[in-house]
Order: sequence, then structure tokens, then C-alpha cells
Amino acid sequence: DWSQNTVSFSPPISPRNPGESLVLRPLCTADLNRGFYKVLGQLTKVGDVSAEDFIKKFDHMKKTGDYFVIVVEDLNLGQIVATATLIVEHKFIHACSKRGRIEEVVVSDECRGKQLGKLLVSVLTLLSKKLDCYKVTLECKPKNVAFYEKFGYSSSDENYMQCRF
Ligand code: 16G
Repeated sequence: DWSQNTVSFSPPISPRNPGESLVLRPLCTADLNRGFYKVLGQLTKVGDVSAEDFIKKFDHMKKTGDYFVIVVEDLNLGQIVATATLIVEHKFIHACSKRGRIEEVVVSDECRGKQLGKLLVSVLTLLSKKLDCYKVTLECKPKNVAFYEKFGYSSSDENYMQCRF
């Protein structure tokens, strides 16, 4: 239930009404030609991806049923202006529970200040709860910690470690 959300919006945007000429929806194949990668490129290196590569990867994600890639489209521009993903990971522990991961949260530069990041993270955090994840996690830069704290995320006593290839 959207109204039970912990963060408030002013003006009061919602998933159904994300703002003037904007729509929030799941990713679709045609978004490749609506600047989906241009938005992702504002987060990190995206590399060379052909339409075939994209479709193959997207089909794989859809088949698993565990990837929830959402986007905000500006209908006037016909362009994707924001995206975020929830991935549901299956566990043996916690009574064969699930854990959510929020990834690739990015709002295009031109669309800052429209509460879109807040909207995307709220929606996916709520979705992970609805899907019965026992926890939902994300990695972020120190400067974004305060932003994520608004949704109930807190830094844990575990280190985030990685091995890069
Ligand atoms: C950030 C993202 C993460 C993404 C990574 C890419 C959020 C909350 N976190 O940590 O999802 O995968 O950046 O960085 O959006 P990399 O290219 O250095 O792995």
C-alpha cells in the first residue's frame, strides 16, 4: 500500500502519477531506443552492447522472474530519464527465504529535483517487502548514505568487499 510508505513526497507524486508527462513502468525492449543506456551510462561504464546482446540479456532476466527493472519515461521526449532494479535472491536460510538487492539506481542529470530517485527506491523497497524478502540491501557511495537512510536503510557492521576482474 503506497500510503504506508515511510517517505513523503512534495509535490505528492506516486507510482501512478510520477509527474507531468512522466510514466513509471517496467523496462521494455523498445527502451533500448529510448536512451536506456544513456541513463545507465551516467552511473558507470556500460560498454559496447548490441541490440542482440541487450535482448538476450533482458530475456534471460525475464525468464528468471527475479529481476524487476523499472524505468521512468518522459513521454514528451520519448526518452528514459530514470531507472532502478530490484533483484530477488533465493536463500536456503531464514526458512528458505529471499533477499532483495537494489541496483543501478540512476536519474538522468536533466531530471534531477523531481523526486524520481526517491520514487524508484520507495517502489522497489516496498516491492521487496511485498515479495517477502527478509531484507533488502544496496551498495552506495558515502555521499548517498543520507539519501538511503530515509527509506530505512542503515550501514551494517559487515564490510562490503569485492574482487574485481
Ligand atoms: C552503484 C550502484 C550499483 C551498481 C554500481 C556500478 C546503486 C544503489 N548502486 O554501487 O547498483 O552496480 O554502482 O558500479 O545504484 P561499478 O561499475 O563500479 O560496479
